[in-house]
Amino acid sequence: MLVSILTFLLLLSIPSSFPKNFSSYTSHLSKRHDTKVYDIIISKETLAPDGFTREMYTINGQFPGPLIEVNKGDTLVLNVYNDLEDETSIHSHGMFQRGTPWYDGVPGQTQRGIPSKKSFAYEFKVNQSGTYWYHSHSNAQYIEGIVGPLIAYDPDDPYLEDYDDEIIVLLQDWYHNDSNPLLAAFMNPANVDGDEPTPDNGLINGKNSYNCSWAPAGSKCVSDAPLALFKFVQGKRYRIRIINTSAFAEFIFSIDEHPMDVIEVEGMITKRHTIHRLPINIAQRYSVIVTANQTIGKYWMRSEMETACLAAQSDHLNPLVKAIVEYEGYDNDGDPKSVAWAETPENCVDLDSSNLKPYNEQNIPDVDYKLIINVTFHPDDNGIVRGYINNSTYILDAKHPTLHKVFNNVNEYPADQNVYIIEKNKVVDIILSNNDDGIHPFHLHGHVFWVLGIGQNGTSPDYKFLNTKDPIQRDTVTVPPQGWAILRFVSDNPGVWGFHCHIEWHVQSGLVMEFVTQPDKIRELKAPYEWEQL
Ligand SMILES: *[C@@H]1O[C@H](CO)[C@@H](O)[C@H](O)[C@H]1NC(C)=O
Ligand SMILES: *[C@@H]1O[C@H](CO)[C@@H](O)[C@H](O)[C@H]1NC(C)=O
Ligand SMILES: *[C@@H]1O[C@H](CO)[C@@H](O)[C@H](O)[C@H]1NC(C)=O
Ligand SMILES: *[C@@H]1O[C@H](CO)[C@@H](O)[C@H](O)[C@H]1NC(C)=O
Ligand SMILES: *[C@@H]1O[C@H](CO)[C@@H](O)[C@H](O)[C@H]1NC(C)=O
Ligand SMILES: *[C@@H]1O[C@H](CO)[C@@H](O)[C@H](O)[C@H]1NC(C)=O
Ligand SMILES: *[C@@H]1O[C@H](CO)[C@@H](O)[C@H](O)[C@H]1NC(C)=O
Ligand SMILES: *[C@@H]1O[C@H](CO)[C@@H](O)[C@H](O)[C@H]1NC(C)=O
Ligand SMILES: *[C@@H]1O[C@H](CO)[C@@H](O)[C@H](O)[C@H]1NC(C)=O
Ligand SMILES: *[C@@H]1O[C@H](CO)[C@@H](O)[C@H](O)[C@H]1NC(C)=O
Ligand SMILES: [Cu+2]
Repeated sequence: MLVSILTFLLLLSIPSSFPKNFSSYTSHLSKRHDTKVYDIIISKETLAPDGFTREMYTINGQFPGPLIEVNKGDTLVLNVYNDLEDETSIHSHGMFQRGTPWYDGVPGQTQRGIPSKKSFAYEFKVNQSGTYWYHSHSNAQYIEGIVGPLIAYDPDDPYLEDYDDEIIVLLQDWYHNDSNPLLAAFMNPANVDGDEPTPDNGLINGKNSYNCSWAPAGSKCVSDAPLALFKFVQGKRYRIRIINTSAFAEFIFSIDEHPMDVIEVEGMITKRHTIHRLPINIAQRYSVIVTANQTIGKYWMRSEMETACLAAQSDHLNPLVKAIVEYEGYDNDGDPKSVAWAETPENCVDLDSSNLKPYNEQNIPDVDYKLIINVTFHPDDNGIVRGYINNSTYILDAKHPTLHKVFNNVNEYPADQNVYIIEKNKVVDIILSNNDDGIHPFHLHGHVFWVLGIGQNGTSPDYKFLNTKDPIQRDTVTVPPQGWAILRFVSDNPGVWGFHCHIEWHVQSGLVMEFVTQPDKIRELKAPYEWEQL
């Protein structure tokens, strides 16, 4: 797919027609199989999401990036133009890329980066539905704004009749510094404990306020920046799609006085499960149904950053990120007076998956082989604390992506690429032991996995206690501090698939491995010319 520069010139010269926010929108559900084309122009702009003015990355001049909508069965085309000085890339998080592994968007693994002032089109079939997101997979760029929601609708979704409207809530942490100096300070021998940079703030749909007396002297900052606003119509039922695009912080999401029913976990439809507070880790997504059945008024939406899981505490961080839910017909300028739910969930863990049941019956295949992975952190020879998989830290080789090597008939890979080859279509259990005292939300590209078991510190994996009957399937799971997880997946998707901790700082410090799945089948695929040209 060639991208005409004319499209970009047109897009740059007329105001963008993308909605400026997606606090409420109308979904375009259809059974037709179309090709949906989106232009994604990545550039630097000066914005103040929380009142603190900084130069940051934007997509089509906006932040968060535009909403991408497809129907199950559609072909999605993302025409990316890189207006930055650095290379970039776009990864569609959770998309399987079956038959198009070269469009997974991971420099060093599936492609060369998109050079400055150049364009590249990702084109793939979406044969799945649910709540997803897209982000840059280059350096720590997504921390600075290259993120947006990606929703795939299913005309056969069993819950379609159970809600009247949809709302997207994008949660993230926010730094006031550029990502490169933060990264340099993190990956430095002086950082003896390997402490991750503490965020300055959190955002809901790109908004929050900030106490500017905490900002460094000379910065441009206004303290009362507006919060995100969500409009409820009394009596309506909303499907709220919650996406956590954080780099580091974990949040607990809730709406005062409104219970929520979980119905989707990362593309898997679940039986209804009523909760008051939802812990949601980096890169995870849920759909909940909320009924606007309270008195017409204003209510707080809360996204509480779990500071207990942050490495360093900060006096200059307000961990309670808020937005406002306002019923239509309410006429009062004041802040909401609503009260938070009383119970406090356990810190730094996923929503208890034993309470989540798949909507459709599962047929879990038996395991063919078990892969043991040991996660540790320790200083390297230069005293820089890095993350290790089986005592091997991943080193990015941006110029020689693994997928190129597969096409060039390479069968052995440098040790620091952490490549694991799966020759055949097999049922694989990843037995992951976390020897670190922090949480690690692990994400597998190109697949979902069944979460057969999660164990806390002090327990060890035991097949006797795994759930092989009705576990949920997802693509990102939180592994507890010094705990473990057993994840089962079917290696039926030929390609190069990253498996990594989604804490962006840990990606940079090497907590990454790659599966090369069915290399013989990969070589039977025909990679596009434009990809080879990158
Ligand atoms: C976002 O959408 C909501 C609901 O349609 C609207 O009230 C609000 O003004 C919008 N905000 C911006 C900045 O466009
Ligand atoms: C689409 O996904 C369904 C399962 O959801 C699978 O049965 C079918 O084979 C897939 N089709 C293609 C073309 O991959
Ligand atoms: C972040 O920015 C502040 C204010 O400009 C500066 O004092 C601090 O050194 C920066 N931190 C890093 C890690 O660059
Ligand atoms: C902002 O921070 C200053 C200094 O820590 C504090 O005195 C003040 O109360 C804070 N303002 C608000 C509204 O929290
Ligand atoms: C999003 O994930 C980050 C990182 O794990 C976490 O700190 C934050 O609390 C999560 N957000 C919510 C709303 O759960
Ligand atoms: C509102 O709906 C929820 C179910 O979503 C229900 O549990 C609750 O009792 C209802 N509240 C009122 C005031 O009707
Ligand atoms: C990690 O080491 C274990 C043995 O301790 C081995 O069984 C496993 O295959 C290794 N994992 C990888 C990804 O190489
Ligand atoms: C993982 O590595 C650590 C450090 O080398 C070691 O103490 C621990 O026993 C290993 N765990 C497993 C399950 O191999
Ligand atoms: C890990 O690797 C280092 C050298 O790279 C070696 O010194 C150390 O013994 C290894 N540790 C284990 C547990 O294998
Ligand atoms: C795990 O348990 C051991 C033994 O009880 C304890 O020393 C250690 O601090 C615990 N680690 C974490 C991260 O809680
Ligand atoms: Cu991690």
